[in-house]
Amino acid sequence: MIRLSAFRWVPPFAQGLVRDLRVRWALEEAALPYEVMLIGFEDQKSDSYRKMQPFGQVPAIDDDGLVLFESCAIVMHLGERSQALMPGDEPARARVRTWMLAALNTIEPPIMMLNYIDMQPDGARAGAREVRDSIVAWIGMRLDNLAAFLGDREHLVEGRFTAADLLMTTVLRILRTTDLVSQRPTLEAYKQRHEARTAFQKALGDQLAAFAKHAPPKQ
Ligand SMILES: N[C@@H](CCC(=O)N[C@@H](CS)C(=O)NCC(=O)O)C(=O)O
Repeated sequence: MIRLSAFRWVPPFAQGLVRDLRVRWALEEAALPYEVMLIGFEDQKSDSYRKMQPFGQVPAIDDDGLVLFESCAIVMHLGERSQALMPGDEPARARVRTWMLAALNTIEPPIMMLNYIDMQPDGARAGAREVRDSIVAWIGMRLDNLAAFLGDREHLVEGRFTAADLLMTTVLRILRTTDLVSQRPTLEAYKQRHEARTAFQKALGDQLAAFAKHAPPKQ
């Protein structure tokens, strides 16, 4: 049985965005049985967890002795096991992998820069404001490219849901505190279409349920 690591609790700003969600969602789509191994921040530096995830991050999986980390690598691995995530023929699979990497290598990096700036207490101070504006413009350009590619398409590849849509949707969700996606109707509809999937709702519900159960007592 696959074991997946996830945080027991994170602050509200991160809830629903932690990257084990990608793996939970993929596992739900593929209908593969799994169990979740909840860890605390104190476990991140432990020798035993670093053997699973060298950077102490989540997610990681142990698939009957095969230990993997990096959400993209894990979702690709699951895609090898289920056509719910990747089509059967190799050219189509290559196209899915291309868009999986585009989501994480082309769209996500500037989004994470913005995320980092917005998490800083002094993020809006002089200097940071100009950097922030240029990153917002960079993200906007990438999102416009993505919206132009999508056009009337409901999905990125092969006219069906694939692991590429799964990763892209989780990347777009990171922008939930901005209007960068919501002001682009093609992308907002794309994101909502995939968030409406039963497997996504189950994955999200399970992640949030763990956080609710392990929330620290209110001061
Ligand atoms: N590239 C990694 C990033 C993993 C990552 O950033 N995980 C975050 C949670 S979403 C984490 O564990 N943060 C805690 C830390 O970096 O110490 C992946 O996609 O799996």
